[in-house]
Amino acid sequence: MLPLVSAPGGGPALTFGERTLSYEELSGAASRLAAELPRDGRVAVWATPSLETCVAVTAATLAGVAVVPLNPRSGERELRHVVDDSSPGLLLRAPDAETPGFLGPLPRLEVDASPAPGAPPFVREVDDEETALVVYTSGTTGPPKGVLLSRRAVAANLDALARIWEWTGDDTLVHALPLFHVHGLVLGVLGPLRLGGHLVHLGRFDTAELTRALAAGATMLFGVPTMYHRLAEAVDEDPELVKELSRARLLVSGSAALPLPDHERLTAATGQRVVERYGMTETLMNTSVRPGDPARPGTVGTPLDEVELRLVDDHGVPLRAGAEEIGEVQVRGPHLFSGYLNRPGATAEAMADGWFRTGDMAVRDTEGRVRLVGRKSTDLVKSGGYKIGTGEIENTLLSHPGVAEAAVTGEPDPDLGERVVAWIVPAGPVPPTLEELADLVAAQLAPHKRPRRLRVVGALPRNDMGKVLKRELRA
Ligand code: MCA
Ligand code: AMP
Repeated sequence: MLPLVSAPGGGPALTFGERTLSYEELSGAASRLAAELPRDGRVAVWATPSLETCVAVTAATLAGVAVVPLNPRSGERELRHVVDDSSPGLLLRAPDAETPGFLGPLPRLEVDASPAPGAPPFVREVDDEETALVVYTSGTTGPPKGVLLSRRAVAANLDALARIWEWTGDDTLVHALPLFHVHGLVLGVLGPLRLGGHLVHLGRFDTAELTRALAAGATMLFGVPTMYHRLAEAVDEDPELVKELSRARLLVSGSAALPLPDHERLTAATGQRVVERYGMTETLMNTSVRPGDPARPGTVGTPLDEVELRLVDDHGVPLRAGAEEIGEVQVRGPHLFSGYLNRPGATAEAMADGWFRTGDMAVRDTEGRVRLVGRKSTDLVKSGGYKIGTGEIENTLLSHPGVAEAAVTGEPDPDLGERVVAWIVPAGPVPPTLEELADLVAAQLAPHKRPRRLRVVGALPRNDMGKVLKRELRA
């Protein structure tokens, strides 16, 4: 399975803006840094979209040290939680990055991404079961949980994707995904590096920059549905974008469902069919549409090699294959996480006889294609491809003196898929404004978790146990 990162010759490995590192240069810079990393414990990486983040992650991979990627936009409450929970020994960051003072005594190390000519390659034997990454993901209640991803899981999953997508070192991948989640970091950085390919990162999503990268030779695009929606909105007015999208080898969407109208507009304009794949932080990728498969919009394809997938009914009884009944998706295989950090109870709860319970509801057709139809919980919102637990936002809203009661739901949004809606019962005669509450959530948690709508009500509908009836609110 190892090494996780291949280093063939001197071809380009990473491009961010004007800066490119070849494989030789990446190997030098990462080896120099790997030699400085502690042998034990974890390192946090201030995961800005930059060469430094990729050098830091590559160095930790070489040294066999687990990486905790931090969202540089996280607010104080969220960052403190992640750092307290994962207790990294070191924070790696770009020289120009500003890290907040409240991170206190955590030692910082600046990452030097400049080439290191003559640096001896760093080599260390590391067991496949060692943790490569600890990625924080929101759950329905409480603060985010650290998902332990082994080197084995990452390598197995990337190799399975490479087979399905015929993804090789000849590909140049372009994307603008954040580097603190599985999509951008595992698929989007470790993917091309494992295969010896080239990653061109745009820094932020922009159709003109994307057009330029495709014109310069990028062959594959990864994005969340919000990005494809923005492309679908742009194609009518932008013949250059259409030309370049048409020439790309593979357009892949994931993290949330790509709506049918966006699929159709993109296919009509470019002749391309966007390939959807379905994954989760805890499972990495489970299924993908096979490129060239007949169009079955709405499905996320069939399981990847070595991924076992079943649907179960409300009692946990597996549904017959091809039953066309809705059940919860459960998966098993080498791609699964090793558990939640410091949370054996939550890990045990997430599993059923060795199967991981995704919480996603789906049907499967007679040929095994999976169609996702919803989620078990009303306490999760997918907005812009980010999974957002409503519980942590409700707790933050309740910390505002003007809020007596709070509930958070998701509602459809043409751009974001879903948007976060805050329902509050005010504590006094003048309720707080949306802006105030959005600023509070952005500053404490993260900007993408901020409410986009505020609904002030006299009371929240509750059941006999006092639990808020979110389905009634959404209706
Ligand atoms: C606005 N902003 C604020 C506030 N209001 N900041 C602080 N306080 C406020 N009150 C700022 C934002 O920070 C941002 O700044 C700008 O306004 C616009 O933000 P927003 O509207 O939230 O979003 P956007 O910039 O339009 O982003 C859309 C996006 C983004 C680019 C699609 O949602 C995105 O990158 N999504 C990717 C999510 C992802 O990778 N998910 C993978 C996890 P500024 O303009 O400066 O930026 S799922 C996964 O990994 C699984 C395994 C899977 O299947 O893939
Ligand atoms: P996360 O925990 O942030 O990794 O998000 C995982 C969740 O994203 C899954 O449980 C699904 O609900 C959703 N998801 C990922 N890919 C897709 C897709 N292609 N279509 C629909 N939902 C998806």
